[in-house]
This record gives sequence, structure tokens and C-alpha cells, in this order.
Amino acid sequence: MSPKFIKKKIILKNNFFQAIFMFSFPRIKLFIYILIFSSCVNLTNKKNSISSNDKFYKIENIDENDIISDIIEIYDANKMVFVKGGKFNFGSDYGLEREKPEREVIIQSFLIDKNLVTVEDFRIFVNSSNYTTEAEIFGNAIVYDDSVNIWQLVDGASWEFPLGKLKTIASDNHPVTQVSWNDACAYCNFYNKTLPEEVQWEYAASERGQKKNQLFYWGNDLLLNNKYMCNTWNSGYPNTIGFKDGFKYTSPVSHFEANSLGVFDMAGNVWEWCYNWHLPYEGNSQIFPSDLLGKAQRGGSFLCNSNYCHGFRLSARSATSPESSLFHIGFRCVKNLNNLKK
Ligand SMILES: [Ca+2]
Repeated sequence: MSPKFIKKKIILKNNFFQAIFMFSFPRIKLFIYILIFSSCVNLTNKKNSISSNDKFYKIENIDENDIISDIIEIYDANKMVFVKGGKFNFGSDYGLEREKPEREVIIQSFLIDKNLVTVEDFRIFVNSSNYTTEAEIFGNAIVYDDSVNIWQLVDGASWEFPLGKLKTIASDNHPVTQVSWNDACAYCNFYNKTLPEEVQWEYAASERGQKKNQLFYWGNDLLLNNKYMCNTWNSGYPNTIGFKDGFKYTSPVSHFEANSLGVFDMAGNVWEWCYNWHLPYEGNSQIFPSDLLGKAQRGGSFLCNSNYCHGFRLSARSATSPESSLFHIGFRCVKNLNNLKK
């Protein structure tokens, strides 16, 4: 992969607003405006970066020791990782059309969960808040049946029984699944956190952009020293059962090696909900088909394969409607530093 692309500094604000006007429905426009102004990417500071670099450098001059003491004070430092802000090349000119074009962006510092939210984490949340997930309200959720190669709504499937009520109960140390984007946001709100924007997710997954010249944070091959580095569908899709890495479905969080920031499962296991809508990047004029409209998700899952969606690449992206619950989608939280003490 030779870096032939022309680096182009973009302002996220312009990107988002250009994307908004692709929508023709006023309600969707209004909703996205709300999302933007409550977004964890601080657009106010992006605006400041247009007229002056002062704000950017002030952000970069945050004393990490102060931040870490705040983390210890407010959050469990064993559970969240400090990701120092900076510049990196977001997207990929070598990926699928929806990952193009690659361009330079500025990211502010933030905290990200080391691990995906587990079944045990979610149970604590449910017990503390009496929350009922959308799958439980609807009475069903979406499961892929590899024996007949179809996606189907399964009655009784939920975060506790992701394959259905008659199947195995979810293990406490596995990522929670069968949670919609709305459910994930409810969890984040309860803990005064939020879902990551795609740009934050990619920044953390690529070790602050340092690994953007390769497919995965560990290199370009699925295996490293003959060892599987993540949980994917690695023996062929969709006709053969894929568990050469040890797992057909989800795997325990932190089973595979973390990246150098100490963040686990940023490839495979389960797709991760992101906060933003899945929209074409600035400079990309394609119109997404209906199956690519929805809330963005990153990281790929145990169902992804190198010959199929290849969703566990650093720049890969997909989408699902925000009310949908599937057995291969989970999430993790981030905390933005501009409201750390709120
Ligand atoms: Ca697997």
C-alpha cells in the first residue's frame, strides 16, 4: 500500500452539514441537527481550529497527569483508557467505496472503554435502572442461522438469550449483544458516557493513527506468528462453521491481544455501535443502498470473513437501523474530556 493519496485537511463540521442536506425528510434533518449539537466530537472547538491553532494546541497541551487523576477520581482507571488527541488520516483510499476518501482530521482527547460492555455489565445496568431493551419490548431479535444461511427474527431472543430463549444463556464475560443503538445510548447515558463517533473509534483502533498504513492494528495478516489475533468467521463464509480461532459466536472480552493503547477487541468479536449516522464521507458522492442506512458500526464481528465483508479492518464500516437488535452487535462507551466532571 503506497500512500499516493493527497492529504486534505477537512473540517468535520462542513462534512456533517454537507451530509445532512442529502436527507430530504425534515424530521431526520432535525434529529441529525440535535445529534450534531450533542455530539461527542466538539464542533465548537473544530470551529476554533479554523481561525486559529491556539485551541488545538491548548487541547494537546492538556497535562496527562491531571487527566489521569481525574479518571481515577471519577472513573475506574482499570476500565477506561486515555486517548490523547491529535491529527490522523481518517478513512481509507484503499478500502470499500464507503470508506473513501481518506483525509486528515483533528481529534480531541477522550477516554474509551478498554473492553466491550459485557453481559455482566449490562445486567448490573438493567438491575440498577429497571431498563427494558427494545428486543424485549418487541419480543424478538435478529439471529443468523448458518445451517440454512438466513437472517431471521427469533422470538424471545434478547441480551440474556442472544440466540433465542431455547438456546444457551449468554456468558457474563462475553460482550452483550441483542442491544439496539437506543439501548446502547441508554446504557451510556446512565453512566454519563456516550457512544464513540466513528472517527474516535478509528483513531483509538489505529493507535492514534499510527497503524493506518496497514489493515489491522497488528499488521496485514489475520494471524500473527501463527496465532489468531481476533474472533472472525475464519473457515469460510457462509457455508462452513467458522471457529478456527476457538469461537463460533462471541468470545470473552479481552481474550485476544489489546492494541498498544490497551484497548481490546477492536477487531472482530462483535460490531460496535457508533454515535453518528452512517453517511458518505465528504467528497464521496455515492448514495448508500437501504441496507447501509442507519447508525454506523465498526470493528466487524465473529461473522465477518476476509472473503466477505472483511469488517474487522481498521477503516471498515457498516450500519444498522437504531431500533434493531442483532446477535453480532454490541458496544463500548467513550467519555469526552470537555465534560469530564459533569
Ligand atoms: Ca470465530
